[in-house]
Amino acid sequence: MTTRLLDTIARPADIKALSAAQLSVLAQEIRAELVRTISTLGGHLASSLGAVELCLALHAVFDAPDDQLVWDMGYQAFTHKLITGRREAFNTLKQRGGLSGFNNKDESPYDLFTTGHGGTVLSTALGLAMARDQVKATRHVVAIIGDASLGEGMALEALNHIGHRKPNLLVILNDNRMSIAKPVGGLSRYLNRLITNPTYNHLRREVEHLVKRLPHGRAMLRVGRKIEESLKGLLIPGLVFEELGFRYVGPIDGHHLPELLLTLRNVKRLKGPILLHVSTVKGKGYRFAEQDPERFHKIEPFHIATGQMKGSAVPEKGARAKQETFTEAFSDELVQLGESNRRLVAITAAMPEGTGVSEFAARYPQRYVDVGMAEQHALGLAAGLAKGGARPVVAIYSTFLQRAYDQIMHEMCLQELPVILAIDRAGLVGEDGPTHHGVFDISYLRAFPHLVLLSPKDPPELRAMVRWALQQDRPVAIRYARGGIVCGELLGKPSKLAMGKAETLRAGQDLALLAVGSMVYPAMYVAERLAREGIDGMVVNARFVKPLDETLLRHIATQIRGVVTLEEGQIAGGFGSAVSEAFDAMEIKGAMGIQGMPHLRIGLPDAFVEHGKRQELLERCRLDPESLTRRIIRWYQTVRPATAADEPLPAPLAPVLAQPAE
Ligand SMILES: Cc1ncc(C[n+]2csc(CCOP(=O)(O)OP(=O)(O)O)c2C)c(N)n1
Repeated sequence: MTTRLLDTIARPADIKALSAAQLSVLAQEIRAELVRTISTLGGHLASSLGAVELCLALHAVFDAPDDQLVWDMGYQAFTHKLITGRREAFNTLKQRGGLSGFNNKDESPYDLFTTGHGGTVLSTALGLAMARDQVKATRHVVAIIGDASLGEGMALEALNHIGHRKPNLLVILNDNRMSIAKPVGGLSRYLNRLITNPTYNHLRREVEHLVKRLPHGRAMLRVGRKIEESLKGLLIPGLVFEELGFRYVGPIDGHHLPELLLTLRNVKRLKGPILLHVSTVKGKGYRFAEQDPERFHKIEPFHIATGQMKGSAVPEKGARAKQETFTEAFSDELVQLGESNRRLVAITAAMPEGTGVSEFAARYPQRYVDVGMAEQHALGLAAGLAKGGARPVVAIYSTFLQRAYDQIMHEMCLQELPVILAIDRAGLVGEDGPTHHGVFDISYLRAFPHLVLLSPKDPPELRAMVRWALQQDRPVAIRYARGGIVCGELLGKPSKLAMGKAETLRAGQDLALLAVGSMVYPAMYVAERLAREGIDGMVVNARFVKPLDETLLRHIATQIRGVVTLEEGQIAGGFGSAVSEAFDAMEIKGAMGIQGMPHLRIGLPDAFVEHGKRQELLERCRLDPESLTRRIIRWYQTVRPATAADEPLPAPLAPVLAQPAE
């Protein structure tokens, strides 16, 4: 068997001696490795395929980790992982205990930050450059960002500031003219024009060269530049970046290694902020990914020969029907509501497929908005639409909603506007790990006045909640988990919803299990198991995190011996905290507050949870039905007042790391 060049690369220094031709061979080997691994494990593929040569050229020209190469997010930089000592662990990608699917500071000294949210890299790179300058070091700082991420608010803020500070900083714009889906916006249109119309750039270089050789050529050039200044708006590519204070170089072909290497060596010598515009093809080198980069942005395991997903065959006769996911229920309900409610507008921030609004977009294109990677703007836009009489629904992942924290307060809640937040992927999301788990939303949302916060126990209840939310004249947020219910059979049609009213699913005397969203079915399961131990457990589907069902809480406080709150979110400030606060504030028999009410808060610990399959992580955090049963029985046997502090936390959830390269 011939040895692959790739197998000889233990660290970036090993590629420095390679010729462009050898690097080209290495690039093909890497592509094969990426396709092979992702076809087995599933995950992000198309973006990394498009950035192979760029990663290689950067490592060939710069000296990481002394030079600091910082990648936005990191799922597009798998080549970087493969040549920075993580090749042998690559088949553990996104598996529990294995490599992360993004940049991870604990995984390798070549990853400076742990990242998964877009548009952050320009700010952190500017910070690195300023820190370098403070100690008068000479290393290079290089930030690599995608064309869609450049439109993030944070990235634009950083561009503005970099142009002002003017540090030595190289920004590589990896432009594949794709977000996950088609990119949107003026910036994207502008970049596209730069790529499709590069003639002027070459022309300028040639003219400069010629003029310099004429008598008085340099003086003529100076005059020429002045004229050029006045013509800039008409002629100069990259004008927007130049005016912001960058020197714009490009666009160059991101798959042509000699051109990449030469340009990087040249710009390495330049001072000040440089923006190098690199044109790449998303999915490059794997036919099916090139043809359908959106599907291959992140894909389930697939057959290499056909590009078809594994396990997508027609289900066998008699097989259990696939359960509807929360996203599917939301998507379908939104389409139905859109038919009868002509004021309904669906908004996404660059994630139409993931958040389930593509079908709505296809049916009602006039009432669908993709704002691009711009979560803050999505909320502001929704507020304006609501003020103007429309009924906006912002479909967004919990983790990315964090970007719009202030807008929820300032644009939505303070104005008391009827914006609906449909918050998908709330809870543990699985393989994408700590950057993507949607576990903070209950804690931060319940702090906002005027906001109603709900969570459905199953997809049918989500449908009812979306319908209900549309009838309210105030801000409403609905959070729901990835996938469908994690245990048990669907309970049937949900009972009618009423503001702040919980749903009692099982009566009981000894113990109340107060569960939110994805924890309701597991709570039902636990109650069955408790019954076998002679413990009579009441099960409540909270439905509302805010406002809470105070009548029911009062009943529990006066009639039942102990309460267990269950949520798939941080314990700190979460639903359990809300219940505790309600007990504290409740007046019972003339006295304020409930003294000594045994209360076990179950949720997620004060730690970032690693990546792995959702089911594995639920087990790891002891939120699976079996662990819940054991914990609750053990706690009940002690029958004493308990708080979150009494509840031993699982061992720290640090990922098991691959060995960093020397
Ligand atoms: C703040 C934030 N919003 C949304 C996402 C989801 N997301 C991940 S990749 C991506 C598209 C990025 O496109 P681009 O920057 O052009 O990089 P490419 O994948 O094309 O290389 C989106 C919307 C995210 N990771 N972070």
